[in-house]
Amino acid sequence: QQTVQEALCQTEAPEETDKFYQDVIEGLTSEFKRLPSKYFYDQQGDRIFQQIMACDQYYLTRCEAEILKNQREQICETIRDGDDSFEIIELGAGDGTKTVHLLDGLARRGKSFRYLPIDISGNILNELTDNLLAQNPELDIEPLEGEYFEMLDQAVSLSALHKVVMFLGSNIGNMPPEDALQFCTRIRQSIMPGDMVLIGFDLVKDPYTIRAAYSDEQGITNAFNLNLLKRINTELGADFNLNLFDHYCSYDPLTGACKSYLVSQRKHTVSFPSAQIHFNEGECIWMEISQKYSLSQISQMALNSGFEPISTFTDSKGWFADVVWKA
Ligand code: AVJ
Repeated sequence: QQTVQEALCQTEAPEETDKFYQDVIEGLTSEFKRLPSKYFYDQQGDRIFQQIMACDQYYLTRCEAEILKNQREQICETIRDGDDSFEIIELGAGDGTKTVHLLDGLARRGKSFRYLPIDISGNILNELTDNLLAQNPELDIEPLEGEYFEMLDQAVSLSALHKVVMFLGSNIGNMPPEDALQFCTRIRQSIMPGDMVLIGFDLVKDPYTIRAAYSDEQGITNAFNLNLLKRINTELGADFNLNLFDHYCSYDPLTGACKSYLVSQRKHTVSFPSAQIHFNEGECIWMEISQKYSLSQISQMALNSGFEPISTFTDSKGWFADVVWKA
């Protein structure tokens, strides 16, 4: 039997539901239907994304793990050259599989730091905190649940210590390049000269390899995309029929844009409490962008957003890059 208190804790705040509803309706009523990919990550979405990371075609996770593991010493050396204590703020920390090597490396060098993971998913933050504390009970960790910049500004206001802001896993790829540039500029404005960032970029490569990473044969990516429609049904009272949509992915080698869509299999209408959305046969909802970059585009972005590029770490295949920039 659930207490009222418990029931209340489980319901999202009304403003959050409202924002979700507004974003969804705005996206589905625009000329080209789209949904914001940040809403993928409910509890089920977190789980499916973990399956994506474990699947053969999704090379990104393994490439970045190789970098963070094999080049850990150099990376630790680069991100904090001084001995003073500092703070690591991680945007979109997820389950922390990416970060654990680095935190380990820093701890073993006797560096004193506090770790502030930021994520939109409170569920995955709990998992992360439990995992990290189980491995290292001494870790000074302060999880922050919410939108990146609200939480970044909060994290920055908490202390005057030097910051290292990490944004790993090609999360930056979920923004079109102009937005990514703005995003980096925003980070630069939030931190102080001398602070550092460590950002993970997926690199341009054979287009087949890229497309395969986003259209696995087991249908995990398909399920990942459909799960957002399911979430919209349960949380916003819509009646999407998941059988009427199928996932499609395109990659444009000229722009580096890898895009995911859900394609309506026939003409039909989806109802919301306050709206009707009509779909034609073959009409697409644009679900996500996973932008790929060249190394020169990445250095250009550093300069354009007010950073000094310091080091670039790539995996043995040259498929992924973790870069360090200085503010
Ligand atoms: C978590 C944004 C890095 O775009 O590669 C994986 C999400 N979407 N497969 C990516 C994702 C489909 C992923 N990021």
